[in-house]
Amino acid sequence: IRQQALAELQQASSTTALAEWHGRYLGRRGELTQLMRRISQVPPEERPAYGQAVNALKEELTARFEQREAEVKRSELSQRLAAEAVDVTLPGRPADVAGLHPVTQMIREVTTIFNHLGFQTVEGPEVEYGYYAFDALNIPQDHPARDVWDTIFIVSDQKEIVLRPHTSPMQIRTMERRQPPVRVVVPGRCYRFEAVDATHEWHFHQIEGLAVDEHITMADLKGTLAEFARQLFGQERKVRFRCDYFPFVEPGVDFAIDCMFCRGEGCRVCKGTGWIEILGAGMVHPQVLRNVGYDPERYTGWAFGMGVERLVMLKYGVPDIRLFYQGDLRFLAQFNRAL
Ligand code: FA5
Repeated sequence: IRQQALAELQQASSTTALAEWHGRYLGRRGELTQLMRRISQVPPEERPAYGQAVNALKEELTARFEQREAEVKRSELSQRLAAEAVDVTLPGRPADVAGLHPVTQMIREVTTIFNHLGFQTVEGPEVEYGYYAFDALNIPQDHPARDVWDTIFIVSDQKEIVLRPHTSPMQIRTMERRQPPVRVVVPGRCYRFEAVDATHEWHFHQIEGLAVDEHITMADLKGTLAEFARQLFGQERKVRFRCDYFPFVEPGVDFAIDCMFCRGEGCRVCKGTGWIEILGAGMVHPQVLRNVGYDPERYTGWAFGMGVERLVMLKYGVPDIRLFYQGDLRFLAQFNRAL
């Protein structure tokens, strides 16, 4: 028994195996208990020696068991430590970090440039009265120019309510509330009943600019826009002003920058003209000043309105405006700045 017990003990290498071994030899129904019980079958004169031998064996097995148990526990512990070890030198898994939409980033970039030039950022309603969207901007009810802004109407009776087709209504709202000097930029969403294509969305963003004071001239408009274009698109940018027509400015201009993608004749961005139009602008029409109670003899001003998506498309070479509003993270994540 002794030899077999010791051999088996040596082989038991887990706590469960050890517990089984303990039950088999030292437990209440184990081999040693059986041996003890058999003492009655031993001739009386041999009983003391028999009892001592069994007891000695029991003590020996108990001692060896405890020794082995300690060994097994130690090795089980070191195995577990090795298996569960944390390698602190491994690089961490990058967390998914949300980013700002490219249009939001561009709005912040543009308004920051104008803030540094002394313009305050203000915002206005997307659901607007026809009066602010058109009438006060010198576009009366039956004026054909009203059709130029393909407007989405919400209420179209006497008190017309529309989704604003441009940010220009905020020129009126701002001037109604303040006296000159006025210098504001107005970023915001606009809506038009428009056939969607690569350069037209039915909803998009504009940034309006407005400066009104005594002695404001066209030269201030040119200087401000040239400075803006160079800060956004690079110091080497050339700029161009051409005549254009908007009912709420006189004279009206369109403002273009030289094409930075230009491949001459076949250039797809500027269509070979060498110029890219980025906004409409002009001197605020005297009638518009009168509509808000300003004296056009005393005050002059200028305004501009630019499309934000178009600016992002130009700056980063985005080929299709529809990409902005499809929620495709493969597109949007390219604009995530490293934090
Ligand atoms: C206007 O909306 C005038 N309110 C701009 C203005 C303001 C002129 C102040 C003078 C003084 P226009 O319709 O051209 O103008 O739009 C201005 C810009 O908005 C365009 O150059 C273009 O960049 C952007 N835009 C217009 N329609 C869309 C559209 N459907 N999708 C995306 N961008 C558009």
